[in-house]
Amino acid sequence: MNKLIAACIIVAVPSLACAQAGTSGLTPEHFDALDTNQDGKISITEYQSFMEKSFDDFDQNNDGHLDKAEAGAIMDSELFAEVDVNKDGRVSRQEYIDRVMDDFKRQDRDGDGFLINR
Ligand SMILES: [Ca+2]
Ligand SMILES: [Ca+2]
Ligand SMILES: [Ca+2]
Repeated sequence: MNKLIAACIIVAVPSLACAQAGTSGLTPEHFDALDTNQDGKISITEYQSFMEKSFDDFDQNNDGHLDKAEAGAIMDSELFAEVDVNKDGRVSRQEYIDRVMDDFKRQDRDGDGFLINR
């Protein structure tokens, strides 16, 4: 299930797979998975640790990079090229985290470091 959640997040909804998502781009189900301390908010720390874990899930050969096959579940080639900032044909952990943290900041419209969705 982590893969679906990460997929929804990394493609920075709206997308078809995430059509149910609310204004923050997360379904209540996704929200619960991210809100690990259950305080009704997703902190930047909760988000980042979730995304670090999801990177490990996708990085099947554990080389610290996502190649196109590994990233295939969450990125089309256009998005892959966008996330692969240094254009080495792989998405490093840093590139991945940079991208998803950008997404977080975009969604955190008031800039308080939390997403609140309920
Ligand atoms: Ca929380
Ligand atoms: Ca890999
Ligand atoms: Ca790269």
